[in-house]
Amino acid sequence: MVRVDGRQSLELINAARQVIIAGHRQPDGDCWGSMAGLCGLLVQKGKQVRMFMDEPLTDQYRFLPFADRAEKTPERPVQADLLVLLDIDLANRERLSYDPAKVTAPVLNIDHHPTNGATADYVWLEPERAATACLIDELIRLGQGRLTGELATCLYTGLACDTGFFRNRNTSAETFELAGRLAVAGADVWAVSENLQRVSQQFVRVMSEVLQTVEYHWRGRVALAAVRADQIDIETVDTSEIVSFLRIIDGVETAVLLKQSRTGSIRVSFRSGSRDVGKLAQKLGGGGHRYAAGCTFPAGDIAAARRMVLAGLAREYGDQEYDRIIEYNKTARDDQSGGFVEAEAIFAAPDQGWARGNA
Ligand SMILES: [Mn+2]
Repeated sequence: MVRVDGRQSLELINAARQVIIAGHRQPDGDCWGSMAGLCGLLVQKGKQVRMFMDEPLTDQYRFLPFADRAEKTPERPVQADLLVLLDIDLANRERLSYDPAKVTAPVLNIDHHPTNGATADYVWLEPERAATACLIDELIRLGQGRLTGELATCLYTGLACDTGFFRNRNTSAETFELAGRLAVAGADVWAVSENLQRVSQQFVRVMSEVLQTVEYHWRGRVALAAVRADQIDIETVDTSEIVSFLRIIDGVETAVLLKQSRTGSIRVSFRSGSRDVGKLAQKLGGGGHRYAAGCTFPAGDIAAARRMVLAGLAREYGDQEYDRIIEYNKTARDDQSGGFVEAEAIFAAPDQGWARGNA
């Protein structure tokens, strides 16, 4: 692994003739925006460029220039001079947007997630930046590329999405400076707002299902909800807006959404206004940002996953409820429904990183 900066990343890209661009599964606006923006830049440079995304382009992102060039990882193995992986850690194998077994290429990982373990061949990591799209903008500037309206729309999508449309804590003067430059360059600001804020009828059904499961802990400072794919079709719905909504309930500091897929695996999303949920998610095998993070449990009991999450939160919010959770775990042990062993192993030992009161 070699740490690189923007200039070195640009050199790696310039030296490559065939470039593959990839990102993460359940792609959000920053993933799509960064992928499409880089794709546009490389087309401008005359590169042979392919984008691998093993998930369909949803209606929401159809407006995005270059996004329709994305394709599934081909069955036949592919070679390239460089694979640029955006907005995710290469170590997070099951979340990659492509099949790494099918691609032979050195990997340049460009990311802004502080939990990125830096395992790719080349890593350009800037945890202070609001979005991966900010780094694509830097590539354009360093290489004196043309910031066309189409490119600006892509990057604005990433920036707007990862800052919660300029409301999240990562919104700064730098964010507005870039947003302003993108608007001047011709970003279709209205198209981005209009497409990204629209929700499907399916989303509304999922939302109403999730809202019925909301439970509060620690006197309403934590809100938790859970939903299963066998209850309602959640697979095609982007639930990041739902967990963000839970977080703005009066009194709630931290919101958690557990989502069990058809295959049984459980995706857990955390949002917080004040607590380092990135560290918690990392302990549970995931990662993310300080105030927005997630992890995935392998197939199992969603109730057990819920207990593990609560046991983790108890480290932050106090033992009173933790004792109750341990009680649940004892019950679970009798039921043999699992969860308690992992929870105890992970959280029972005192821990410096995730100690109470370090928010
Ligand atoms: Mn991002």
